Amino acid sequence: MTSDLKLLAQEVLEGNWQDGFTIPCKGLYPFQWNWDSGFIALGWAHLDMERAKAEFRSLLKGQWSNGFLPHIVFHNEAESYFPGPEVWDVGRSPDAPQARTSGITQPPVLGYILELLYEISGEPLLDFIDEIFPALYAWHHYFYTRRDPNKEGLVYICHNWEAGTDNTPVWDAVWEGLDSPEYELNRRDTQHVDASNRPSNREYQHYIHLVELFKSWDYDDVQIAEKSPFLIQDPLFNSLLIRSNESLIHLGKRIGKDVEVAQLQKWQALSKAHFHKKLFSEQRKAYVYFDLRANRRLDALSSSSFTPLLAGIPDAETAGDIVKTHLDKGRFTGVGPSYFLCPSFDPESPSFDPKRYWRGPVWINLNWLIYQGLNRYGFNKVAENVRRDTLALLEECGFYEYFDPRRDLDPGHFRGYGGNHFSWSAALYLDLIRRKAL
Ligand code: 2M8
Repeated sequence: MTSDLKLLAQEVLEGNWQDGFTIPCKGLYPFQWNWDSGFIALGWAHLDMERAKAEFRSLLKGQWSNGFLPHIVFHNEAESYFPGPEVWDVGRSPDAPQARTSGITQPPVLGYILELLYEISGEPLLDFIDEIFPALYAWHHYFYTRRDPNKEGLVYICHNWEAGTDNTPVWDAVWEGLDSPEYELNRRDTQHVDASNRPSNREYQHYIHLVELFKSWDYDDVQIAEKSPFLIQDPLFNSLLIRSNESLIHLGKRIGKDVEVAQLQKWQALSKAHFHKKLFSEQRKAYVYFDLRANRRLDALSSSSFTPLLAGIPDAETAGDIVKTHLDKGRFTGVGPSYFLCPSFDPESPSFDPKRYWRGPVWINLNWLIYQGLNRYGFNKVAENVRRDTLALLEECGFYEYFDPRRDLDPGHFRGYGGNHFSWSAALYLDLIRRKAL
């Protein structure tokens, strides 16, 4: 089974390769996406390191002059996705590049991935690291200088699409206070995927309303920080920034980037000084979100709540509490009904929906991040449970985008949802089957 699936995973990446970069999935996501590219590059690294490098290089063609790295680069033409480049209209910003891009970013996984490529390749990768380092440093510089108004080392996201966890119920409280226009939207996603597995139309109106606001401010970060109704410190986003800082510090030392390393260390210390205090919920025994605009915690649990393990944020005792409460025969494995790890939203919440996108289903990239975080703290048994569940889902269904976490489903109910032949599911499978041997 494993070798068949391995072959299929390779075929998925080959099939989505577009001569220089890899799309997440045909039809549904026909361009290059930022954090997808990180996970995909790791998959390619196990097959063909030149393709992994190409993935980085292509994405960086979309970098803005202020270091900002957009969440989509529209290298190619495609009619099957909304919103396309004409909706984003990023030429309004003086910082926008020649390439056509979106105007928001995504979780900064690339620094971390670059270090993993180095672990795979060793010294021969140093030239490539030397080439890529300045661009990734510039991106982190952008975050700490433009996205951290309180100078607390915790950067904000200004759009739900920046979280990567697009329609998590965490945002419901934000949408409640928003009076977005009732746009007629030309959605394409629901032509590819059953609408009941995607965000609602009302949610899409909020997503586009935010884009329209950013356009009206010419994507100016100062105005966004002052006025955007969505301004959130997200535990996943900040964990990846911190984990990637750590990688850039390691790699920067290897290639003699002393000044940048010293600056990264300062940012890292600032982030680490505030993360736990601001985002850990004693009551919930996990990390939650902070809404900077409304000055309140959004006290909901999602799979992002466990990613600070990857960044080494909690002390060992707190990490143990988190794991025991949620992941080791805990809330997310099921109290009553039993779930595959790791549901993307709190299964005990009334907002949990095991079929709808980021409101409950299991996602392979989040599982991979949680797996790595658990191993960092030595929770190898629970990490292995996450790995086992991930492989079981992929073996049962193939490389779908997301998966129904309920162990007991009606006979004949297929649990793979969203796009099929989905790149990061295939790429991270190729990584996970090697991890056990490490
Ligand atoms: C999903 O998001 C895009 C917008 O970025 C969409 O629904 O149109 C998310 O799952 C996101 O995390 C992912 O990067 C993207 C492409 O796979 O799809």
